[in-house]
Amino acid sequence: MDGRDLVRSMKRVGPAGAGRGLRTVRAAWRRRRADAAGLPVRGPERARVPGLVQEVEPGPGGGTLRFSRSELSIRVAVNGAVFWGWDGAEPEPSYALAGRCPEPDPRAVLEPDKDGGWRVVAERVTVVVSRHGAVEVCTPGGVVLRRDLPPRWWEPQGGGPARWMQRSEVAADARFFGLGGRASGPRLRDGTYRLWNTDPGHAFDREDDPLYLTMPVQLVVADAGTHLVFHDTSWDGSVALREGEEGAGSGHDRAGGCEVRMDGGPLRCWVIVGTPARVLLAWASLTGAPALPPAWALGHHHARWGFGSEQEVRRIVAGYHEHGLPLDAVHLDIDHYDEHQVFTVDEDRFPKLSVLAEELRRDGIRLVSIIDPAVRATPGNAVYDSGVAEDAFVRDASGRLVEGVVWPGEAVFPDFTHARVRKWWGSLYAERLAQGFAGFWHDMNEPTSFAAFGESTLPRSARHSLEGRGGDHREAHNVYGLCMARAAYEGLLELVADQRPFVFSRSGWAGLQRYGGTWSGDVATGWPGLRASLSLVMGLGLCGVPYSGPDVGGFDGSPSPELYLRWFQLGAYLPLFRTHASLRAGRREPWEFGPEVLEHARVALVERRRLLPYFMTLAHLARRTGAPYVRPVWWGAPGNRALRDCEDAFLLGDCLLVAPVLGPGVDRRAVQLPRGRWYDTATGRAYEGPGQVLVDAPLSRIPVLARAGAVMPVRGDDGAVELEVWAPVRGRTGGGLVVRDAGDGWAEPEIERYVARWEGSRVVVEQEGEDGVRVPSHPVRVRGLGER
Ligand code: NBV
Repeated sequence: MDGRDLVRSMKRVGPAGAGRGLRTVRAAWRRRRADAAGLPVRGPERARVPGLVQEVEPGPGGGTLRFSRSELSIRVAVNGAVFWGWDGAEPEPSYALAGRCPEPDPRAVLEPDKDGGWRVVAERVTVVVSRHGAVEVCTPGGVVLRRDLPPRWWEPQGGGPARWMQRSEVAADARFFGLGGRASGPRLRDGTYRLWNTDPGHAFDREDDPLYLTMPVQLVVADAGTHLVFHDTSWDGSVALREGEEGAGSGHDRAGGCEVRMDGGPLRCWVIVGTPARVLLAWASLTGAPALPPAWALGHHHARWGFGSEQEVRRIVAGYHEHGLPLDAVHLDIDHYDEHQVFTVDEDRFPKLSVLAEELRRDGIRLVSIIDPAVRATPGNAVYDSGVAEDAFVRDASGRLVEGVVWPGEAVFPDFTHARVRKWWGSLYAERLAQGFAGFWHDMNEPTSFAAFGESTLPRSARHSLEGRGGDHREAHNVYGLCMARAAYEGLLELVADQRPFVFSRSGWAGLQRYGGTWSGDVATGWPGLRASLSLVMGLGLCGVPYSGPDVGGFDGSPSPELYLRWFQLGAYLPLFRTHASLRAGRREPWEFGPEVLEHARVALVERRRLLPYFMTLAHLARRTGAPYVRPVWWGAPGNRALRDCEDAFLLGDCLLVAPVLGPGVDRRAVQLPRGRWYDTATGRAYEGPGQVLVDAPLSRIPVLARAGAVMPVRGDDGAVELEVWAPVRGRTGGGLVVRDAGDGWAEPEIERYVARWEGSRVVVEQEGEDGVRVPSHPVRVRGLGER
C-alpha cells in the first residue's frame, strides 16, 4: 500500500471517519495476514483436459460419459432444463436451486452419435458430446446454439481446488445479456465481466464492473434461438464475452465467444433452450418463484441517508401531502441507528419511532428499515453478545472472530451460510417489527468491510459453514447476500405469518428472487448513471430477479431539474420506484426542483398509482411464470435484430412499451416497435410496428405506448379496479390477464382472463370463464377508437 491508497481510503470514509481511516489500514493488514496464514500457497499446477471417451453409461434423463481424465454426467430434467457436470459434479448441493433438483425426464436417452460421439435427445433440445468432450447444445431442428469446447482444469500439485476454464462458441449474430446487475448493458458487449460481488466504494457509472450483485447466468439470444446458461459455482471468476461478426458478403462468420474462468468450485451448468418466456419459466421452476411484494411496495418510496430526525421525516411526509403527491413508503437509513449499530434506534433523534410508524401507517405509508449485516464488536452490545452466545460470527482459520471495519467501527459478520445463524438473525427482526417497520432494505452485504487497500470484503480465508460442508470465503462470498436475504425472509415468515415479507437486498446471487428484490445501489448522478440504472433492472430481470429499481436522481450528486425529472419518469415505470440519495447529495423531494418539475413529477406519481393494479398483476405473473415485469423489447420476437439491439426502451408486461428519455434536451425520440399497432397513450395516436417511429417526448412525460388489443387493470378515480382496453386492430382480437390483489397477505387471487373483440362498430370486452364468457364485473374504458 502506498500514500495514494491511504488518501483514497481517507476519502472513502469521509471526514467524519478520519479515525476510521487508520482502522481501515489496520483492517487491510489484518486481512492480508489472515490470508497469508489461512490460504494454501498456490504452488505449481498441472493442466488437464478430459481426454478421449472410454465408456458410456446411460442413466435417467441422459447418462455418464467417462473420458480418460474426467467424467461428464448429463441429465435432462422434466422442466426441459439440461444439467451437466464434470468430474462427478452433481446438481446438489446448490445455493441457486429452490429445492431438490427436478426429476430427470425419462424420455431423454443417451445414444451414439457420429464420429464416436454421443447425444441426448430431448423434446426441446439435443445435446451432442464429442469423443473429446466438446458439448453442443442444439435446437430440435439441429441448429447449434452453443458449443462448449472440452474444458480445462489447472490443479495445484500440492492439492487444493482446481481452477477451470470453459470456452464456448455461439452464433455470429448472438447477443449476450445477464450476468446479474451490470451497468454497461443490457447488451453485454465485448469485455471481461467479473463474478465477485463488489461494493465499488464510490457512486458507479457505466464503466464500473463488477458491482454488488453478480451471477454466472447468461441469456444468449440469436436468430436460431434463445438459451440461458448458468454455471453453478459461487467462486470468484470471470466471463469474457466477445460478440461474433457476420461475414459481410464473404460468407465467413466469426462466431461469438464466451470464456468462463473460475478459481475453484464444481464445473457444472444448466442450459435452458426456448423462447425467452419459456426459458424464464423453466429458470424460475429451478431457482424459485419470485417473492410477491405486498401491494404497498409497488407504490412510491422515498428514502434518504440522513433524514436525521423524526421531525424531518414528518416534514417530508407533510410535503408530499401538501403537494398532493402519493407516497407509500419512507425508508430510514443507518442514521436512525444508535451509533450505526443495526437493530437499535437513536432515541434522541427518533424518540417515538413506533408512534411515527403508526401515524404513517394510518396514512397508508409504511416504514422500511435499512439492515446492515456488520455487528459492532463490543461486549455489551446486545446484538454482539447474543451472536457470540450463538457462535454466529465468521471466524478465521485459527478460530478467531474475523473483524472488519464498517459504519459502527470494528465489526464482526454473521455467517449466514449456517442454518442456525440464519434462524438467530431472522429472529432479530422482531425488534424492527416492534418499532413498526414493514419492510427491510439489506445493505453492505457483499459483504463490505472497509479496507485502505486490497479488497473491501472479508479475508478469503475466513471460514464459513456452507450448510455444514465447511469452506471459506472464496466460496461463500458471492452467496453471502443471498443467504442473508433468506435469513430475513424466513425469519419474517415466522414472526408475521399472515403477511408477505418485503425484503430487498443490495447483494445477492442466482435465486435471490425467492426472498425478494434488489435495487441498483449507489448509481452516480448523471445521464450515464440514468442509463446504467435501466441496464441493471433489465439485466437482473433476465436473470430471474424481477423486482428492482434505481435511486431516482442518482445516489451522490445534485441532479439538474431535467435529469431528476427524466429519472423520476423512468422510475415510475420500474418495479421499485424509489427516490433516494446520499448524506452529502442534493435533495430528492419533487418540490425541490421548481414548479414545472413538481407538476410533471406529480403526473408521473399519479399515473404510477393508477397503474398499481397492473403492477400487481405483473407481480403475480412474475411469481407464476418467472417473466420479469420489465422486459426487453425483443421479448416476444427475439429473432428481430433491430429489437435485439434496442437498449433504450422496454416492455412493461404485455401491454405497455416505455421509452424513457435518457439524455438532455430531448423532446422527441426514436422508438423501435415490435410487430403490431401501438398507441401513444398520451395522444392516442397509432403507430404500426415492426419498425422505428419518432414520438413526442416533451418534458412533461416520457413516451408510453399501449399494444392494440391490450386489456389492463387500472385504478379508477374511486379506487376500484377498472379495465383499460386499447382497441384491437379491426378484425383482430385482444385480451389480457388481471390478478386483483390490493393486500399483503397470502390469499391466492384468481387470474381473470379477458378478451376484446370488434362487434360491428364497437369493441366488446368479455371475461372468459370455465362456463363460457360473461360481462366483466369491472367498468371498462376503451381507448384508441379514433384509429380503425
Ligand atoms: O447506508 C448508507 C448507504 C445507503 O444510503 C445506500 O443506499 C447504500 O447503497 N450505504 C450504501 C452505505 C454507504 C455508502 C457510501
